[in-house]
Amino acid sequence: MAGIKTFEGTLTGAEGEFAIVVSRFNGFITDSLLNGALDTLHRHGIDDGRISIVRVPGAFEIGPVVQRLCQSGRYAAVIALGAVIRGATPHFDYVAGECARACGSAAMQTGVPVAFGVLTTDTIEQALERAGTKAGNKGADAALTAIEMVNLMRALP
Ligand code: INI
Repeated sequence: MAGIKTFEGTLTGAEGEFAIVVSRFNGFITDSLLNGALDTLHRHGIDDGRISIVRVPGAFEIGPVVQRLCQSGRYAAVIALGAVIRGATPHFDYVAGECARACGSAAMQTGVPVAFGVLTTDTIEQALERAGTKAGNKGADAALTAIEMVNLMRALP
């Protein structure tokens, strides 16, 4: 392995501002995702002065706002948080699919890391499990990913 260069983002010391885009639909779940994301950012040394929160109606609206924030050049990373639950909607696939596609597209177009903390589950129970109960908190995971990606992008040639 001698001579091989390996690049990996650290989880400390991320510079710059972080934006969180969070949808109000299924707010009892997205509030927990937001709390998890904020807790992780704080515990990694990112204070409130470097965090912006943007609230949107539903997951379908997350993508255009993420794109706008990425294009602004102001943010080191954007964290998308939402909850799309299949049982609650016949257009699950459209809402979830478009949200994921648009977030990925914004990251690809701008080079700004976008962390995808949008739950897509079959049931409310599965969403609750991923919002701070037995399967962790995907908002916290997304914040950690954002920190790592900021540092990785900075480290890459
Ligand atoms: N938005 C969500 O974030 N989650 C859902 O589960 C959901 N359901 O069930 O329909 C949902 N719909 C609203 C959608 O995101 C848009 O806000 C709406 O279609 C207006 O554009």
